[in-house]
Amino acid sequence: MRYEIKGNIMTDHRIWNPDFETMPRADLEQLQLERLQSTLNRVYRNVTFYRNRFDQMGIEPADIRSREDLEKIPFTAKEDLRDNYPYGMFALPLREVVRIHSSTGTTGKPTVVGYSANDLDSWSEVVARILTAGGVTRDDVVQIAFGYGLFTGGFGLHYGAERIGASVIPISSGNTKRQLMIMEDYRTTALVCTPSYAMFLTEVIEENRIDPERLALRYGLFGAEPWSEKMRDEIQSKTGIIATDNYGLSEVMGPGVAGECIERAGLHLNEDHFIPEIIDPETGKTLPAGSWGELVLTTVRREAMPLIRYRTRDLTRLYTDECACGRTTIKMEKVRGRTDDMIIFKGVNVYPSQVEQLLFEFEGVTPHYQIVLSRDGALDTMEILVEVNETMFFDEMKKQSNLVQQIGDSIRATLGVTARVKLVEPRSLERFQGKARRVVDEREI
Ligand code: DLL
Repeated sequence: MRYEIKGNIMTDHRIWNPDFETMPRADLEQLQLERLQSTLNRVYRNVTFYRNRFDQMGIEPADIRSREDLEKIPFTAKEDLRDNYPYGMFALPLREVVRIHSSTGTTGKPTVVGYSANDLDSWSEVVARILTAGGVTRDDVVQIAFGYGLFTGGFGLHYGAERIGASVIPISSGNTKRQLMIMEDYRTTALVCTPSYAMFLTEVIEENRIDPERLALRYGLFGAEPWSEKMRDEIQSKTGIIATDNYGLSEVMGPGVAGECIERAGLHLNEDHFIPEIIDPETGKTLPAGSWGELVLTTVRREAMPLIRYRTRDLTRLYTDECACGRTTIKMEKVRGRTDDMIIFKGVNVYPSQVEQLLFEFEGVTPHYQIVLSRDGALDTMEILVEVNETMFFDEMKKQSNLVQQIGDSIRATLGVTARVKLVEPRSLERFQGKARRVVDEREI
């Protein structure tokens, strides 16, 4: 085990549950299969939706004897959850359900997620693993700036942190001034929130000339939305913390599906709870190991609401490597975006994350931007508002027009679309306390 001390940050690798996190792969795969079979039996018996699906396909749970057989089962999509609103996907009677959460539901009815007492126990366990991987121990003071409520972020991370025995501050999201006061006074050592909110807090710390050395902050565990390496660099270099990424989604459980260790090289996926697959989002075909595609997850431990082959819409890649931390679980690359985030602009497919990556290559550009799509007559237009730093903003016009030109050229050359680029004042774009909204689509379809 590596043991190194950088400033006041310990960077040794700690593992919450070595029995499962460092299990030899053959044993892990056998365990997954056993758990999968019992999950399939349970949903076949208790969930009409799955029983009908299996019957239509002529499949019985006993037919699924290997990981490959899993591919015979149809996918479950968000629409299936909506069609069975609110409790149709539950595999347990409501009497056994002790918690209900719900996804944000930007369009139509939200999706409902139920947890049994054992599910809450599993949830705390997987989140405890991720917090531990990100550096958190019982000696930490953890400030949870995710919303508490139907959103799974606040409660999910809260119980995981309590399981570790850390001192939890359930501050919830918003009220930045108070967040900073508490961070300073209570000597917060770990911050848990969205990366965009962490960016914003970093900015406010800088503006208020709070010396990061005066804060006790050492770790940041950020998730719930995509973020770039550039954002990580910015947060880490300005605050001196170790910032790790963690991933989850409410339908499947909430946070706790996967998370980076302090190596910050891919997210370890809790494979004894979730079986991941990567498919081609267009054809639904399983892709060869290591390919980029859409992540599909099957839960193998959940009791109240198991999901079989759930299409997450998230774009990533799965791979195994020998991580310095010693975990043997499969890794997931940082999520690039969602298939439904894709902008179709004049027939060209563009992901906001591609634009983001491109912008960050330019000096003077901050990690704040917005893509505005509108329609001028029959013509679609794309405007990219790019926030620049003070130096660039007060620089000569010539430097600014050069930057506009260079960004425009690079977008055309890399993405194949023409966009109008507009530089905007530092701190003029909206900041987010939860998940950031980068695309404004004013086109009427
Ligand atoms: O965002 C659960 C969560 C809370 C995860 C706190 C991590 C921390 P939902 O609101 O249902 O649940 O949104 C799930 O958010 O399908 C992804 O598109 C996106 N997402 C979540 N984590 C990441 C991440 C929570 N680390 C949806 N990177 C998912 C990129 C993420 N996208």
